[in-house]
Amino acid sequence: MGIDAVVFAVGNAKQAAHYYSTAFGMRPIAYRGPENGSRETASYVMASGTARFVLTSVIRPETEYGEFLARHVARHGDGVIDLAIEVPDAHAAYAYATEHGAIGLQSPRESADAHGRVTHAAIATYGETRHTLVERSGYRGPYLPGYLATPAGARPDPPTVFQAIDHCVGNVELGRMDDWVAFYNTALGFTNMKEFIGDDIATEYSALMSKVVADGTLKVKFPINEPALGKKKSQIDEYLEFYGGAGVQHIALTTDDIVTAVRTMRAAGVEFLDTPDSYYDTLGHWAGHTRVPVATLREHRILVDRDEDGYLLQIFTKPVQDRPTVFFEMIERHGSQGFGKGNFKALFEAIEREQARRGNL
Ligand code: TYF
Ligand code: FE
Repeated sequence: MGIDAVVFAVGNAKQAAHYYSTAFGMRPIAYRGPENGSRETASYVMASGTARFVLTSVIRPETEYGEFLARHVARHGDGVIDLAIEVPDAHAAYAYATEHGAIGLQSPRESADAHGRVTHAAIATYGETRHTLVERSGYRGPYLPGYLATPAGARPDPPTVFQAIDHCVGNVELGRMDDWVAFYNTALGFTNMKEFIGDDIATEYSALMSKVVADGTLKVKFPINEPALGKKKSQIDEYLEFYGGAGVQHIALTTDDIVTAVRTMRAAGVEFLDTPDSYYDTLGHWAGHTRVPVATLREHRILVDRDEDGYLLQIFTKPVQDRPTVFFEMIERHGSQGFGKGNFKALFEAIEREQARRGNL
């Protein structure tokens, strides 16, 4: 049915919540911590349009979950532990997935409070990442049973800069991309989208290969990257080294006004990848017929691509923590369901400049 939430394990959820509010325009909607029944963890639920992020920190590792969180942050730094997917029937989804090769991490369990009940189960995916399968059954609470709604704060809500989650990308080890594509095909019934990065593009400039799997309605889109042996050290190898294995690389956020989004986010301190002027100098005439003038795209370093169905505008942040791991993409779609194939060269060159600055190329 869609991405239910992206759950991050972070070193300091209280400060991360401030960042996603100030810099990404998200509203705090729910909380669970020592004040309401969770002695060992604190979780802040942030929302923007239909998108939900959950930021979780360990307060004291007393149980298996607390120790998992502490160890996850120690090993991987801040990162995504769960791409939770909303499903109409958690029992059926879990049974189907585990009968088709998924490793079960949590068999279906019900939780309830005054707002209703939710059934959830979980399966493993690449690295230490999981997919919780969430059946909401009309649940009316702010997030899940056990969470308390966050009262409107003293600070006014920041302006909204995005409306939804567009896609969530995973980096996997060399040679494992096709295994994970097969996993999503077999265990979750996902199909392959036509956009991919093959070894032709990989050897020329990207040093990565990529395929995209999606559910039938395209509400859940998961590109999977693996490193390729290119001329230089792959950006995927850099990720795998610093993350300590496979994991979520970037989350793409749908915006209906990418110029305002970028302006607002930059003003709040978010850093974006740079694009050289030559990119704008050599754009085709077609680029002059999008919603945003090329001069404005140039001013903000926004990328543009088109295909037979329409066009898209996109831009990528630099990594949002000290490790060169997780980053975000802002994307404004007008018809195109692609991922910016025409921008891969410019994008990967920009990523490589950053890799070189870090001494990892
Ligand atoms: O999600 C995508 O496919 C695009 C392009 O390491 C991309 O955002 C692909 C691989 C990568 C960074 C961006
Ligand atoms: Fe992307």
